[in-house]
Amino acid sequence: MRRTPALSLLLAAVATALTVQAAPQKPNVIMLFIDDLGVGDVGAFGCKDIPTPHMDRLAEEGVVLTQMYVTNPPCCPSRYSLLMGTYAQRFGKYGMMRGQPLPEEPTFAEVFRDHGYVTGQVGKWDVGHSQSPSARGFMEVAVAPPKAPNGLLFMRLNEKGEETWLTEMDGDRLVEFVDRNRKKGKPFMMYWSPLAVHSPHSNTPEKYCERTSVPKDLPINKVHGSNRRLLGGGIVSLDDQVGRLLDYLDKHKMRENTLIIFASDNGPNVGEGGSSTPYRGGKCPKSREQVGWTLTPGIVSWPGVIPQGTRYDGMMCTFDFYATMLAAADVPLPEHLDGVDVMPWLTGKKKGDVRDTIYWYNKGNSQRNRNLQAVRRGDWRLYRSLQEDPWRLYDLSKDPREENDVAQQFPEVVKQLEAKHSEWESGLPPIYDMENRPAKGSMMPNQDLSPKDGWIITDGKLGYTKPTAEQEKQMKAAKKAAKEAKRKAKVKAH
Ligand SMILES: [Ca+2]
Repeated sequence: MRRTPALSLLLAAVATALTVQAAPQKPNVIMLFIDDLGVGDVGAFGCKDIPTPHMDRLAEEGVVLTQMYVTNPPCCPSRYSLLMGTYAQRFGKYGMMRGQPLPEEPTFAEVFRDHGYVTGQVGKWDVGHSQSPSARGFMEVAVAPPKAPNGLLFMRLNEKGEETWLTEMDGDRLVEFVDRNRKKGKPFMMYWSPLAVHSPHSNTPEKYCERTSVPKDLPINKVHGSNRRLLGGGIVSLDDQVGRLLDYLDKHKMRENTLIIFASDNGPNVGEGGSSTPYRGGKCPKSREQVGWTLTPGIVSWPGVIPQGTRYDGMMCTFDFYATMLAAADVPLPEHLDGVDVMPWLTGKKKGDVRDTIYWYNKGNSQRNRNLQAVRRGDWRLYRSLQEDPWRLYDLSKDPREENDVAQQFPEVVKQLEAKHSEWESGLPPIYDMENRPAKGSMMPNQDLSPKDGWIITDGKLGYTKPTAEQEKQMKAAKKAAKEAKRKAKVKAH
């Protein structure tokens, strides 16, 4: 058949349409970054008394990461490191240092934004209010709802002014974002960083606590006003939100095109009964020296790409997720990263550790045990709090609870690991000058603003960098009201 020009044009148009249709759709990426969740508090990691069926289901449909480390505990530096894909010390951040701005190098959200993704964030930001999530690549940012009059952290007012458990609202926002962007047909990246399961759990609704099998008569920790049963309820409410997300994705057949990463910013709050079993340690004083402050539960699920029901025992860090997420989306990686794409290890193509040595260096903190120098290599863990302290050495394969210091028996190992730490440290810049930081830090920069629709939607570049005078006024008034409510609640309690 001789083609007429019109037929040729038609065929070309059909071919173009077919090419467009055949182009593989970029995967969606959802990062679930939990606050203070310990490895001993998730069923897939061995927890027995707090049911986490949905996290466990995610684990069954993916890979469990048993040696996944946070290199910069606690909350603020951990998030900084995750967002930048590096050791935070690379930018002079050696500890909490709230308010230190993120550097000029791009966050993962900025890279996703620049490659056609819709980026969203829900929950705790905690990287300092001189830069809001809307100014660092997140195009849709959920406004943290205002606190309820009782001033308790997890009780918030919803759009109708009703008291609501914050974790449920964070779950609403998560599903809302996915739903909105599924309908738009654009690939999306969601960074879900709920306040859960940070303390205080003093008022966790009983409907959640009763689903745990933690004894009811457990004493209440005086500092936190809480115990494992109340914390357990908080974890159950978190797990419910994971379930809502998975149900939504399953219903819309989105799982094979959605990479889900689950991790925590640091180890458990042992004061509330959080656990890092079989290890020891967490975020409280006297617990920060043990490995449990820095080891968190990790799960990655991407059916069709990652073999299901597997576990990966190699060492890796949460800052590796930056490169992993962008590589999954086939997006070029920026140059400043320490982290690498871990997918070849998670799919079994590569064996062994992603990184054979991991380092910690927290310094300049007023609390002694918030300072930490440590090295993990093979089964060894070497640490000390301050420069003048003796090194302690533990073999985690034989002594996961770090009860038998073997530094005296293995001086050569101490020497070798100390030299490695010293070499790593010598490449780091000095500690950031906090005196001259641009603005004081704020954990949830948007929480005192109250747009009715619940989202700040920008292009991810135009978020405010400095609150306006009116916003400052609103924030001050809200803070004053919260303080007053707290004072009244205290008076009432007496
Ligand atoms: Ca935390």
